[in-house]
Amino acid sequence: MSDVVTYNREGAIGVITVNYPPVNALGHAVRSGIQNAVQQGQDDADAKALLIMAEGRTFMAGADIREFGKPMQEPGLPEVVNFIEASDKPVVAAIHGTALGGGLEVALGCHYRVAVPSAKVGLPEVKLGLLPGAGGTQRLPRLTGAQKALEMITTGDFVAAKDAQAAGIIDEVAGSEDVKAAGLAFAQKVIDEGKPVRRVSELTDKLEAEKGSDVFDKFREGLKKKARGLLAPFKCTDAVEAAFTSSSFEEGMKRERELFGELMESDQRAGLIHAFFAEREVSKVPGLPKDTPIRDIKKVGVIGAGTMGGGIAMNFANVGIPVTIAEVKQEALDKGLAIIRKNYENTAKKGRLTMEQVEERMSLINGTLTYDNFADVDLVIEAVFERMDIKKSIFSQLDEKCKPGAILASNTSTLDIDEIASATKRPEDVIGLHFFSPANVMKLLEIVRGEKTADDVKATAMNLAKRIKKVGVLVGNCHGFVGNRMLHKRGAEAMALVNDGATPQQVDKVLTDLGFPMGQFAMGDLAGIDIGYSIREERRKAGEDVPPSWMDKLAEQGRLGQKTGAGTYKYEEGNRKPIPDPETDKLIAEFRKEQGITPREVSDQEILERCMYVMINEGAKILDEGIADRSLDIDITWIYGYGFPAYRGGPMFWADQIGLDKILDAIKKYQKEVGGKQWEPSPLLEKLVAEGKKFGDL
Ligand code: T1G
Repeated sequence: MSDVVTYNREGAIGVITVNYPPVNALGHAVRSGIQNAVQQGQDDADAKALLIMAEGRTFMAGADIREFGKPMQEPGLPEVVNFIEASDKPVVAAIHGTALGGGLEVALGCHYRVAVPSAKVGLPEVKLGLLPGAGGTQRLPRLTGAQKALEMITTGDFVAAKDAQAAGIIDEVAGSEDVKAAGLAFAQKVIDEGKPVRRVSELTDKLEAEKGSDVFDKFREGLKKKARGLLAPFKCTDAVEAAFTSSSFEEGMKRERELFGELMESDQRAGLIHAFFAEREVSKVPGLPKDTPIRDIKKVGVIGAGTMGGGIAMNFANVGIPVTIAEVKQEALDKGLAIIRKNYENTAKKGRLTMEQVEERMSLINGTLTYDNFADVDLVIEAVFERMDIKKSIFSQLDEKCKPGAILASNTSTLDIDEIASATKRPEDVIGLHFFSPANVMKLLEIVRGEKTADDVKATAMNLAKRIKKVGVLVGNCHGFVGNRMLHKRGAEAMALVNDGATPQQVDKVLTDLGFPMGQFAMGDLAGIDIGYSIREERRKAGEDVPPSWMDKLAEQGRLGQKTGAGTYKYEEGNRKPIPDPETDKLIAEFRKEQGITPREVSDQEILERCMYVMINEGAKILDEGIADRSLDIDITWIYGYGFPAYRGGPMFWADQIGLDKILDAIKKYQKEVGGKQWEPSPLLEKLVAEGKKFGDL
């Protein structure tokens, strides 16, 4: 008997226990251990029923994702699940934590399922670019019917025990959190009441009820918008449909296997699994020991009640941390607090918050017109204008007002953290906490270490990211850090492509076709064209060679984007949909004439390469300079900060898949055709190509 799965009998119940931390993933040892233990239960004459459960934090949380891409060792999970189901003794699953993916499929192979109240179940394979490949697409609809099965399998959402019971997935929700007691009691009841072996694969009433219905075509229609560009949700739908159209369970399983195989081979599966592990790896910062002490953050101050400051404050109130917002004028403070309340009330209207939760959170957010109230806060986050002089003046005041050991952070999106820190006598307590707008929604927190930032301050920031449900990425200090430094390159290239002859909407479509939620110019209209304009002006003031741009003209004409009803695009009252604007075309044509540019046809491929490869080249330079420790840090920054499609794994993973040699060739082509420092090939990229290596090999 493997030590990850044990069998012992308690009374007339053969108890099979899985113990394979951290999440009891169904790796080979667990699969064969379960199968051997079930066999042992069959052979144990005194066992009248079997119970499958797990130790530790959760019931099995799925197949072992680390095994994907490697040759699968028998027994495969479908065989193990079928073996459980074939038992002629009743088998009960006792669920705690999160029974997910293959874990739920094991439970569906059992004849009965009991769960503790806090348990959740789900089939999140779709989030990894896969589908439930151990019978989930065939067994779940036999319990829940088509619609619920389709919703669960194409979203991967977790379902609470009570709701799972209502849907027919769970037979009973226990009265306590003691999963073993719940399992033994249920199994004993099965024995006492002589409950039969009830194989889910043999259930047909839910299938009969929906034979020939158009639920699948209707569902596919809905997917077209929600799952744009994704493969797995559509294959999941095909697999569930096979449960209703196949002549037998075995035939349906065969179809599931075929579809699973197709997804396993897809680039999207590779990208999503890379993103899954990368999101967890980013919190393991090279050179920052796991046991680095962290400071206790009990009270937070935020400076600025604008869009960013308000959103930042909400993150802390959301997790019960009191936060005080400072403004210079009462009117601005009142406006900011009112917007926060409105945001919460809108969430409550969508049923995602109760009104008492709104009040509770609002009670944690206070306002002030003086930094005197920051005397006892543990962290202050400055979120005011992107002006170095203003930031430095604030930081020197905070240095006076805040207690020793308080962390002083700036939400700056591009400016020099070391220069900000130089305004204080405590540079070791200064760090960048760059939130992404809307700050209470976007998951990325770009954490910028200064030259003197103390290790415990870095570790505290990384821990705080987790506490406020963000994905924290620790990066180095340079203009634009990681995300915006790459974004600025893409933005400059996009503007130049329009100079050359492309339209803004053509550029944006290439980016949305790649999988971004918004194109470059639509995003600029959302953020405000004045932001890019002031950054370009600041860089011109600092003596950088920033060429004039047609977007400067938009800003100078007050066409700032959504907030003024027109920018690159125009917007109808109350509608955020970007509409191509002939005024902009005219302005671009005039600009080209002024610059002596004769517009030409620009291909989509050129747009894709110039927008994306310039970013990858910059990413390589960022790696080379140590601004990012690993290429996965850049991938996660772009997935969670800018909506880079997770199914492509992030810009650097995507580059590896395209082939760095192809990318370097294109960069050299544009170095000749377009010129500029941004097209000087990164030495690291050249080295990797010469050595036949990938970013992922670093
Ligand atoms: N395989 C391998 N490792 C896993 C894992 C898995 N399925 N799930 C988690 N881990 C590791 C994770 O990398 C981390 O490692 C540690 O466990 C804690 O995870 C045939 C094919 C269960 C809700 O998609 O959703 O079944 O960083 O930090 O926030 O149909 O992990 O500590 O070294 O996320 O408390 C389907 C994925 C697989 C579930 C816990 N199952 N996991 O969240 O901890 S495909 C999933 C999760 C499948 C079958 C198909 C979450 C969690 P380390 P964590 P958490």
